[in-house]
Amino acid sequence: MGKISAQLLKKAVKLIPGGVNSPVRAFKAVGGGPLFIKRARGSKIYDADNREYIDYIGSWGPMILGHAHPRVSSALKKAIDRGTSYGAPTELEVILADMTLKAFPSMDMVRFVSSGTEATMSAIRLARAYTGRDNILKFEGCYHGHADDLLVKAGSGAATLGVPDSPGVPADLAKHTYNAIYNDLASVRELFEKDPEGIACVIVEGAPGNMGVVLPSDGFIDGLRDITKKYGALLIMDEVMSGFRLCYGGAQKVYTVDPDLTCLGKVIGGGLPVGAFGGKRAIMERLAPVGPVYQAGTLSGNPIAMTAGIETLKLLQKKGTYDKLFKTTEAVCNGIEEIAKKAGVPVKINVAGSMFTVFFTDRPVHNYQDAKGCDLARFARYFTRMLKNGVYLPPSQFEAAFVSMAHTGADVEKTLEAVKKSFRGL
Ligand code: HOZ
Repeated sequence: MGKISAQLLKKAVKLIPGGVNSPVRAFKAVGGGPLFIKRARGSKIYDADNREYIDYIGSWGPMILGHAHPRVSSALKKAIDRGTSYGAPTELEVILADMTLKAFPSMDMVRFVSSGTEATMSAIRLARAYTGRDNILKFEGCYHGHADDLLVKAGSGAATLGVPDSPGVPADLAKHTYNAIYNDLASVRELFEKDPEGIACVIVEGAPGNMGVVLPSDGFIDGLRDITKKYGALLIMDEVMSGFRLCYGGAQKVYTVDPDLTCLGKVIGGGLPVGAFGGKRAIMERLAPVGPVYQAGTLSGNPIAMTAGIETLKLLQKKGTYDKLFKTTEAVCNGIEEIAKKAGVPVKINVAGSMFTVFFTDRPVHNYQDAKGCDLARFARYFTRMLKNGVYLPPSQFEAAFVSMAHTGADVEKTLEAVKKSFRGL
């Protein structure tokens, strides 16, 4: 940690709990302190001490084009001059809604909110209202934001800090959240058999990224669709991370599943605060003002955020975009695998589109228990050495790294040089 970042942290901890506005940023699982960031451009991020890093956090997913993309920045500058918030509908919302529905044919209607948390929280309220049932089913190690009833056996920062069941969530509420084992349909069936008419919905990450990246095994998502249909529950796909990362159209396009509701965030806002939830018309029309299910937000559909989303999605639709993204991701992951093999360090690398996680284990990682069994101390050493060698990775084994369109062949080479140095005697 540089001198200026250290000074800023000292001030920040007196003013902001832990000095950070989102816990996983605090580097608690890897030691040292967070870098305070001053600027970013393309694939690079610069800390307050003017050190340059190749960035694989990408703001935890949104920066799929790289930082400060000239077309996005120029559209934003123009948008700011037209006013930054109206609290009234705009044409921009209609444009982004149309683009979203075209990208996700499972959705007939969409509503914009300001974060992924709001999207999942609202989708769950809607599912409960639509089915008239109170209980929900999620998976251990999946993370769907920090709404009360989703902070039960949660992944991401909650898993990183060892608070997967957060204090402050009333037991009366937590009892409505069932947890099944990811990639284990039997565990899902068992819960439905115990409560066949009580479960409103199954919520699942498109391709989990919050216990590190984990891929659905063959038939898992189809199985969830079948079980939810059989018991009259809704299937909610949380594609906040996977939405535009696995392809333009998300995990549901890759795994050809037709969920009832979908949650989006991150990329859809192009680096500004946007979330969205949408789905079948009959369900969405239960939302106020058409129906009685209340949901609202002063900054929902904010014109600046909509502008960033529209420009980002336009650029993502250009031919060759995803080929390039996936090739870069493959080059990084294959390179790491080869280096690890030579160094005799067992790793398993899970890749979902342009997201990946290097797990320090010799066993496949299919669920949260597998992820928890990894060598977390070795991960922490790897992280620290990579940072020293100019590569900024997510500071937790239970997170995904993100590749952007701005990462170049030279970035990949530099990254792999850093990996070689980091794996020596790891
Ligand atoms: N929930 C994010 C990771 N999955 C972290 C957000 C942040 O710290 O900015």
